[in-house]
Amino acid sequence: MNQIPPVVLTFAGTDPTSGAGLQADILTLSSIGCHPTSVVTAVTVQDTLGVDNVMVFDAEWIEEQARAVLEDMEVVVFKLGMLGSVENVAVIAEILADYPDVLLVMDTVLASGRGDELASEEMQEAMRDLLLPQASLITPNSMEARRLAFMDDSEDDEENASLEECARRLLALGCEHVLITGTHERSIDVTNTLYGRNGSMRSWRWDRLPGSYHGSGCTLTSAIAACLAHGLTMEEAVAEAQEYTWATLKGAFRPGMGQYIPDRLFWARDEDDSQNN
Ligand code: PXL
Repeated sequence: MNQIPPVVLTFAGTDPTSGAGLQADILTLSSIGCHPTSVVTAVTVQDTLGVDNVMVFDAEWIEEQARAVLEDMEVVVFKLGMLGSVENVAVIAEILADYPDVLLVMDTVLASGRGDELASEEMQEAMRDLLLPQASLITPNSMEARRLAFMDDSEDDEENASLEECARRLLALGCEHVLITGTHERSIDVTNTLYGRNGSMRSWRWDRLPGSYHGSGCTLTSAIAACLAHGLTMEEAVAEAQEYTWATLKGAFRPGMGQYIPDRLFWARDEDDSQNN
């Protein structure tokens, strides 16, 4: 029999452009040699310019999809993206609690990169209270980190907080590691920092690329999930996944009228194919 690739289960909303969401996860996970399984939480209608509509699936459908996979296959890593509703968050929290040995990597999706809201305030609270304590890693961008860490405090506190303070608060809520990405900061370079509950901290600095990308966060988080599924340590997985994501952004293409789409299969292209980027 052929060898079985590591199985990753992603809970995500669909994106018809394949820039972000479920399709981005599937492309990334397959590109890094995992078998992607999936639970569809919602269907979005969007193009590379913005989100037009969202249909969220009922929690029973989430549960049935997840149990079908989990009772059939050995999943090694869970990845969470857009979850759709408080009811979905609650049912996903229950499912994950039944599999404490499966690593959980959570993209704290609150809005799309262009600012379309993808999680209500009530959902943000449910994510913080029910999912964050189960996570091996959460991957907020700096805005999401401030939001989640200072949800119960004043906007002033939220805006003035250092990212280190945000990380400290998020770790205190129960996750093992926090990777805060720096794309939204007004710095020349992009610095991403991984904080661990044991006090560890490591930063990576990247040249800021010029484009506006659709699905970079989904790509990074899925790439980390894939690297963990292959047995890398958290720090190795985060380092490796950033290298991969940077290459996908470097090779990004613009198939529509809006944002660039990361090329998750950059390594499979002929050099001659990349002329029209
Ligand atoms: O990048 C976050 C994200 C996740 N899931 C879906 C999305 C987006 C951003 O647009 O559309 C379905």
